[in-house]
Amino acid sequence: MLRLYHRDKNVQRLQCKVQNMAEPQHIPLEDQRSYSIEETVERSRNFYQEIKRRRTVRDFSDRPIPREVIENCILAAGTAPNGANLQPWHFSVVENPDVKTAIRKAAEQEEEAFYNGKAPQAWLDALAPLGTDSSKPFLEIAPFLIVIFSKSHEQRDDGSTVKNYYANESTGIATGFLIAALHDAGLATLTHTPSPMKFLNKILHRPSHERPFVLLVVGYPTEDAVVPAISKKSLEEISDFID
Ligand code: IYR
Repeated sequence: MLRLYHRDKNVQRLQCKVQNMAEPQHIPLEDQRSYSIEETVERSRNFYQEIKRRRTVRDFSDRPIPREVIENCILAAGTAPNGANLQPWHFSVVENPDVKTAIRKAAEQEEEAFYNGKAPQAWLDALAPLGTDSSKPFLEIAPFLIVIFSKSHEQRDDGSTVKNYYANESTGIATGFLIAALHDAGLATLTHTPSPMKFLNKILHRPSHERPFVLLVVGYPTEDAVVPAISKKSLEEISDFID
């Protein structure tokens, strides 16, 4: 078995050389932790209890957050699994008040068009329980806006391009990691998607092949913040087990 493994590896190495491809390099998996059955069950229960406390918030305070918190959470997001490890994302972090004002202005312009004619009635009906409208003051109040861009390809300095794989799926997973990391640090988030979001490329000086994926508003909620009275689907509604 071992001999066969080595022979396969040798064939693979040869193939890589012939085709001028990078040879895979492997190191032992050392950081993975596993727990007793009881602890595993307990940890899964605890994580669910913790993450279900996260709510999308729209009432943000201007209470400051150390920049290092945002940096650590972005580093956590950057560990997400992704297509061919090409890491097809970019995080633009906005603290500057003038840039926030520019983003609010452009976003509210899109939202006014959305709520006053562009959105089909069915979409407006679906949004009704959330009580949202075109006014987005949180874009100026919250201490940080993080705009996450998804990159369909890399643009090299010499003008050539390298394709990324599963860019949107990868960026979605990284965004999930980011939201979970920010929640774990005690911060509230809002996934905001004024549509279309192309204005963000211009304001944030990002190249046109980077697609604004989501605008994440990050901060502490106000003391009197409220959230919509909505519930999540049950386990039976969202899953089935084939045993
Ligand atoms: N972008 C609008 C509308 C909106 C759309 C969806 I889908 C939401 O889950 C919430 C809002 C807004 O932010 O108001």
